[in-house]
Amino acid sequence: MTFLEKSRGAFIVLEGCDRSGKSTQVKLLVNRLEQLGHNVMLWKFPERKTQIGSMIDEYLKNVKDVDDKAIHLLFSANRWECMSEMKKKLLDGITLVVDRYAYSGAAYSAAKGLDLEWCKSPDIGLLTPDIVFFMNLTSEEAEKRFGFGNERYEEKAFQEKVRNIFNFLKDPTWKVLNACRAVEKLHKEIERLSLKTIQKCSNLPLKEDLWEKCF
Ligand code: DGP
Repeated sequence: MTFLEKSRGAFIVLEGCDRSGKSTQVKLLVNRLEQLGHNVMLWKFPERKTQIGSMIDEYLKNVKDVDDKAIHLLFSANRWECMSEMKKKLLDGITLVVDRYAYSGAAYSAAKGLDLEWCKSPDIGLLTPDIVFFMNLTSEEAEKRFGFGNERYEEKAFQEKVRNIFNFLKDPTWKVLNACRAVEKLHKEIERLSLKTIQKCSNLPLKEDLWEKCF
């Protein structure tokens, strides 16, 4: 294994269903790491500002319908088009805190009935996160939170399917968090594990092998 000459940033991902509290935790973590003097940046998928991202945005806002497989590939392309910039930032020592990643890609599309292995395949070889936090809600809590959204997918029965697929996708390296807990408690746990990860991976090479071992 080749080691890096200068330390790199960590690739931290938060995953979960809609309304699981990811976006709040991502912001809290970025603010805290900045306070502690880390070089850190918030990233979010889908990245709606690119051309591909604006097509995804129209789809999510129900402005446009797109074939299930075609939109799946657009979500994946949206991740791929960001890879070189993300890689550069990580190698420059910037820690990326990322709101959603390829796991959402597979979970949301498979919840529509697409084959899970097919859903994973366009994302094979993406950067592999150094840590994945999964914001897990009980079905009772999910019940309370779902059903108010305006975007596509923000519907209770669909979110339940997504949650089940996330639970199927998770591997032993994921940190599964009880997302029903108080915001500050969750934040402290995410902060503690993120600091450990930043330290642990600082001189390790980036891994560009997402899901390669599964196929
Ligand atoms: P957010 O901006 O985090 O609320 O995400 C917007 C919606 O898009 C949310 O319902 C989850 C869904 N989503 C995120 N990534 C993907 C993806 O790669 N594929 C599909 N099909 N849906 C996704």
